[in-house]
Amino acid sequence: MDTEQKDFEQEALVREAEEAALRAEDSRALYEVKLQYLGKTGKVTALMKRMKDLAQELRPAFGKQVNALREKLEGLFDGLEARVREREMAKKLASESVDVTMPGRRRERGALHPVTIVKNRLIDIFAGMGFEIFEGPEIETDYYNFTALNTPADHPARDMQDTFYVSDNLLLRTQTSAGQIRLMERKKPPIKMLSPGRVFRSDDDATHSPMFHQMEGLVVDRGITLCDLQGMLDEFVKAMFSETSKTRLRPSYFPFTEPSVEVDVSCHVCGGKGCPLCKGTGWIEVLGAGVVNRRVLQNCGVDPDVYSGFAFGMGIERIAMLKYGINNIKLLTENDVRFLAQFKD
Ligand code: 2NM
Repeated sequence: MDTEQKDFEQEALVREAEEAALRAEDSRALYEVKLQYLGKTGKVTALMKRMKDLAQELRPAFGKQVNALREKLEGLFDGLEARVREREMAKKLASESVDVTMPGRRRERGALHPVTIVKNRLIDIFAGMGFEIFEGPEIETDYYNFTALNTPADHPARDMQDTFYVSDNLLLRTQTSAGQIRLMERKKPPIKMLSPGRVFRSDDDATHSPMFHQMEGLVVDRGITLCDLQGMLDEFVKAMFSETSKTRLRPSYFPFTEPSVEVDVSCHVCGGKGCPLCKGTGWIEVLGAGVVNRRVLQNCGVDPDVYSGFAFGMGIERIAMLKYGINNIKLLTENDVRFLAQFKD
């Protein structure tokens, strides 16, 4: 092997390595190429192994030359490796970059259900007058739902057709006052409580639903009269409907109150002149109320000769329908998004 031939062979090896290395598209492929030349079984290592075939005096020069070749190739690969890594990093950064100028994804915002809006508003108004919230159970005994409320066994309200019975003695409460009795038994007057909640009655048409929400209030103390009820109602309708709203009491009947009244509010649409909402009368019925029947107080261990009270009850759906001009109660339970979306504030 003469020197020129060796030079030529080595130059060819460098070119070949360079070409192969340049074809490598990523650092992994480049490493494979590097192994082919500089690895344990690589071409440069094989070259070095040929030393033993040379005459003793030629070996130092040959070794030097192969080492130079090795260094040259190492330099070549180091340079290319750095370039490939840079390219890979740039690619990675580009793929992971965030365009902060891109518009965000819009998310549909939900809204409170109209019954919830009205319930919250009612709680707000009455809490502002000092009422505390008390929620009883939805499944009640016959006693708390009827007997304690002075509704005797032969009363039409107890009819199987009006009340959902769970068993002989248990039923789905038809009024939240059932829970108020429980509190009155435990707590001495003064009492000022508000009971919102779901109630159940076998009733079903455009303005009645077998499940609806009620809000009942009860005030018991010394010297409470119908005048206190009337004064509180005037404040309530002003807060709920309009600053100019008025109330009107008409005689009525409930087993748990005596006297009992139906409460009308002046029409918030026409102001009392008469319109389709108030059916030309100028008045809209909003709730029932009265002075708590002596027997109800007695049933709860409250002395009716010392204490008296007033109570009232309203349907939250009815108030929502009046306030928003909803003509069918079923709209409140169908959950049609086109209907519900109108209550976004
Ligand atoms: C109404 C009408 C009149 C009422 C009575 C009571 C209680 F617990 F004191 F007996 N709570 N709510 C009442 C009175 C409810 O709803 C139309």
